[in-house]
Amino acid sequence: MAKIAKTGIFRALGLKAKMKGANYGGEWFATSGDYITSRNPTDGKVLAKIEQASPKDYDKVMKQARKAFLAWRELPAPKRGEIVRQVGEALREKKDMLGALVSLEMGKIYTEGLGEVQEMIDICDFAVGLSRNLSGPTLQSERPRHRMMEQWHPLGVVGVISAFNFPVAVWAWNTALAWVCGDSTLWKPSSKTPLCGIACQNIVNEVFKRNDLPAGLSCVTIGRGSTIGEKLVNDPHIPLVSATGSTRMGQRIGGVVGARLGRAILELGGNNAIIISDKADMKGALASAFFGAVGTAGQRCTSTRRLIIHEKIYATFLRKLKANYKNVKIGDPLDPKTLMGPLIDETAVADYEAAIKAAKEQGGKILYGGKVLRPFGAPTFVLPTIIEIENKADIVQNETFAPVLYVMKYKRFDQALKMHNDVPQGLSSSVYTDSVGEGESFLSFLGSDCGIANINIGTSGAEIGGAFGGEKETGGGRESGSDSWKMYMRRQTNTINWGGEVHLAQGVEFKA
Ligand code: UN1
Repeated sequence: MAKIAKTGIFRALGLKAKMKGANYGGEWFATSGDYITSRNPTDGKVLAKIEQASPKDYDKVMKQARKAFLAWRELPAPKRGEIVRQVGEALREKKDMLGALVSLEMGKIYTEGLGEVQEMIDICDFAVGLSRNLSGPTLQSERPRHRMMEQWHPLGVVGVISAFNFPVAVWAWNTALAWVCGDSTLWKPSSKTPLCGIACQNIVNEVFKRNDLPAGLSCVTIGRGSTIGEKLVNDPHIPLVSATGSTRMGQRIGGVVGARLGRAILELGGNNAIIISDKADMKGALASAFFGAVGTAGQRCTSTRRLIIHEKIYATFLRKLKANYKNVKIGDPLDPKTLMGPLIDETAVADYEAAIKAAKEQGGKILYGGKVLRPFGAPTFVLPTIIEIENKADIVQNETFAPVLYVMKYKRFDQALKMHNDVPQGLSSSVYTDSVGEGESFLSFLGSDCGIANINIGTSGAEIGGAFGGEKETGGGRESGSDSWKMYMRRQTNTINWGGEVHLAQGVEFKA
């Protein structure tokens, strides 16, 4: 398979070397005079420069988003679903090129870039079905000849703040649901991956235009967190902010949105572990740990950060894992032979180096890796790293967004569980075991305290059909499948008297 070239990607997705960062359908515009540079993390070269949205540009976009909401909510939900079906079709057509853009701008390998676009397509399919079933229950009233029920109504303009590591899928998780729920959306993509933002908007703009839909249904404002991000989270016209990023960022957003009594879906840091029991299928555990820790160069929220291994199999397991690590081909993510691409930027590399230094100072022993590489001159490539260290070490308690895997051993399963939960984050988790007792206890109230808990599959690569998110410092939000759509609508409880006579609840008598 030949490597896909930048020029082809740019042409297919309507990208240019210089662009503007605000859009609500139609032409892109921006008046800030201040540019964000999108760089290829593989060679450090400039991909494009994008003029950021100014606060005034943001206001212009928001006005359209609010207007669009009022028109869009009039459309029956299944008709909204039909539009989302067309968005899914458009994504299918552009899958190759959008997947390649994700690799080019973010640095994940092409198969993972394609997988990310597949998540977008999948959530569109999910949302289409949902559009005929945004249902509430009918409830039993205590009053004679009365009926109670719950309805779900469109909410308003949904703000989406996404991170660089899933630069397109997380937007789609939010927008596909928001749109069938009758909401318009305003997106601030990560300023590290603005081209992905522009490309997605170009794709939906075509669909919306062909269907004569109101401008403002899908909006984008590209800018830094300190300017456009702050404006968005403070905006009282946004009843729901869905944000993915670091725990620190989430604390800020949660605080601001909470203070104005808005809703926030927060999907923040993880510290995901796999417990590998002596009763595990070693081959499966190995494959899952390897993908979880090295896949996406360790830059998934769900990446495996810790292995808690039974002492009986500890040495053998790590010997086999190291053999896999030695075979990792590191390089250009668009080269089909590459297994691990670069980190997103030099700051990420500095974080990687700082984590390794701290681990050593805190008693850690490097079993593999620990080095920065420069295969193309760009200082963004690192060796995937395995460090033997105690769970309670400070550095292990923190999420480092890089391929650094901490390994530790256990004797008894209850000790493994304790270690597992003994971190501030709670996103994803897994146990490898063929013991029903161990597996079930891991999923029980005594077991994993994470939002996602798996048996005999890894921590990353969740399917869109399930609710995605986690507890503790991960922020508590749920996106994507199951009943996450409820966050994008407002609930209304209705009581209807069809008998004519007035009855007070709770037996209250009130007659003159
Ligand atoms: C993220 O890293 O923010 O479960 C999302 C996974 C992907 C999504 C990750 N489906 O790894």
